[in-house]
Amino acid sequence: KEEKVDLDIRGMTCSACSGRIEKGLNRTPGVYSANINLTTESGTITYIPGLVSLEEIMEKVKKLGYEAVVKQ
Ligand code: 9UX
Repeated sequence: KEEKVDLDIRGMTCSACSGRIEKGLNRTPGVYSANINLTTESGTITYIPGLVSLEEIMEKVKKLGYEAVVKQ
């Protein structure tokens, strides 16, 4: 069963930024879909917890060079 998480993402300044994060996450095993919105500085990721953890998703975004926090 997949989980959905909403993230606030800081540090995106052009549309290629959101594209980079989407591409990076969408090629991560266990990520079902990633939709990143530049103007709202946020994103929604659907993933399979048995294949990838939320921590790994956060780490991936960080490694790409952006700050992410889970939206409550
Ligand atoms: Mo645009 Mo974002 O030139 O990391 S791709 S600022």
